[in-house]
Amino acid sequence: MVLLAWKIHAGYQSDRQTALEQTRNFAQAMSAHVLSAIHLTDLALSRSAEALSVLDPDAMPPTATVGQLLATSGRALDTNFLVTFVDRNGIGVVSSNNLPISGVSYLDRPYFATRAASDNLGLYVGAPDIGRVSNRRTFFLSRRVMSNSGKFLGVVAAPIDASVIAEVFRNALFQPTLSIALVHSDGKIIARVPRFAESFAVDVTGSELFKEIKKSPSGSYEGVSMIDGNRRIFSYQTVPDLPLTVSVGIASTSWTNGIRDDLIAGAVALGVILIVLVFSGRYALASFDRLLTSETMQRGLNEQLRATKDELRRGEKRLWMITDNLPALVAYFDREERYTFHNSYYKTVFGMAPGELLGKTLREAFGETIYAQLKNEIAQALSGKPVDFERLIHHGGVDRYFKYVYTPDFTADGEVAGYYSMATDITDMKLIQDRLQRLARIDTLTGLPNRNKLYERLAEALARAQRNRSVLGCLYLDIDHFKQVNDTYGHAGGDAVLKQFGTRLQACVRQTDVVARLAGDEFVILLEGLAQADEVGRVAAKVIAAMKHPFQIEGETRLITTSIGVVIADAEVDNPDGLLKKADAALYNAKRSGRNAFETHQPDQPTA
Ligand code: GH3
Ligand code: MG
Repeated sequence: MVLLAWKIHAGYQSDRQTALEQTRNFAQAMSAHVLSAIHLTDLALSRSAEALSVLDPDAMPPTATVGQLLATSGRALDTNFLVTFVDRNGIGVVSSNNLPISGVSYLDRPYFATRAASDNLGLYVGAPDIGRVSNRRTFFLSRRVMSNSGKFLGVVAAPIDASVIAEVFRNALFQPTLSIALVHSDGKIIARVPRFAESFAVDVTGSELFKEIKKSPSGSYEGVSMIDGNRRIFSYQTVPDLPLTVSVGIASTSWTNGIRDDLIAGAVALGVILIVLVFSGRYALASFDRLLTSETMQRGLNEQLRATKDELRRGEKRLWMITDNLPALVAYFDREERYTFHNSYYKTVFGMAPGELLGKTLREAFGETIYAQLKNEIAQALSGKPVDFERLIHHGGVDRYFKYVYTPDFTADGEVAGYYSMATDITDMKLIQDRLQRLARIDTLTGLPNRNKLYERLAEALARAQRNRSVLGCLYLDIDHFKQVNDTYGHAGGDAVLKQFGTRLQACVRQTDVVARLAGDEFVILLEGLAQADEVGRVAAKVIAAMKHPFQIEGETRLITTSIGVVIADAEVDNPDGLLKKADAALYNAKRSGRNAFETHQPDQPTA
């Protein structure tokens, strides 16, 4: 826009300059023409005045003589030229073209009055007026006529036809917006083209032209024409020594046409730029909008993410709080059996700092022995089966019973990713249980009478045997290599064997016989009311034979054997403890002789 404005301004300035120069040159040329035209007429006037100076100032000038004189002096001029002589009283004498002016009074005419009133011998140039006789648009030139003796004779006057000057002006109009005017210093237009007829004698005293003339005899200005109201650039030139000014105007429209083209081109360019701007602006706004929207969305998502993360952190913290305050060992193991999480209860129980176990395996953290005690259950959990079990753990010089719960952790694909481990210290509970067990009469695992009940029954049986003089046999049994069963199948496997073992023992004896579990893998059978002592050995053999079928342990089969110590009670001397000691001694022999057999206590055999 600045460039365009600059370009238009420069164009305007240059066009204006051209217009100024054109009008100025033109005004000068026209002024020169007017000057020469007036000079020509004035020449004839001067000659006429000169010729008339021979007249007698005291006599009435003879019309014929004056006519003769005027015709001679005006001869050089064209046919339009006409000169009139008015005598010193203002009465027309003669005119060179024989107009009937003789006797007509011209006293009031300025061209006469001014020249009669003063002794000014110079040229008078009159204001525009309609000729009284000719009826033409004219202005008069006049000179004072003096006699040779220096007396005032009258005035010679010559009208100049304004239309002739206008015609010259009109022929000079090289373009239609041009205006040329000849203005009299008293304010009236003598000749102006175009609109010669309407503008003739119009008073333009109040015009800008007159303000300018007051400042300088020639110059230029921009203004509005009083005749046609058009805005123009004017140049004026005062005709030297005459009360006349030539003014040439050129309408702004003509020299602004060039600018108009520039304006149109500029406006089109600007329009194109504006359209491009609007579209690119709209595109930019739309992009900005999209950016803003996506940014807002992003911010919203970020907030959501942060909120979710916060919630997650809070949840995690809550979990930590819960697990840390739980009176249990809580841990998570990955597929490689490494700790990936453990709670602070590990510190309470084992003195392990929070996080100390992370990345370690159970074997690395607690040693081979404890790992061996748990590895079966670990394998089960990692195969996807939840397990719960109890185990006596010896660590750091302390024995503790733990109740374990292993819960497998599955991935979305159903694969085992690891397992959760929760171990509750049930040592106190176990102690109470043991105490209760001891107080109770029934063994909770096998449902058989326990040690207490056995002692009761044994005491009663001994008393009965003594009373009835009957045979009382006692079998003391211990499962062979039971530790291996525990090691292979775990404690639960061992328990299963103990239960089946008890059941098989019961099947080998009469209902009235007592089968009791003494402790661990030790069992006792009391055989009452036997007819013969050798029946006891037969029952022992039957028991050993009953173990020929393999046991079912966790879906597998395994042969279990037992060793038996056999004793026949001597009711006179035996008490429960003594009798069981003898049986134990026999058992010892059975074990020593290779197991899976029974040995009978010999009366001379020493007891432990
Ligand atoms: P041996 O042939 O010399 O008898 O060898 P063994 O391996 O059987 O040795 P022993 O009789 O000394 O071991 C008995 C084991 O029984 C020791 C103990 O860990 C285990 N035990 C004791 N009570 C229980 C129980 O209630 N359940 C299970 N599963 N095992 C028990
Ligand atoms: Mg044993």
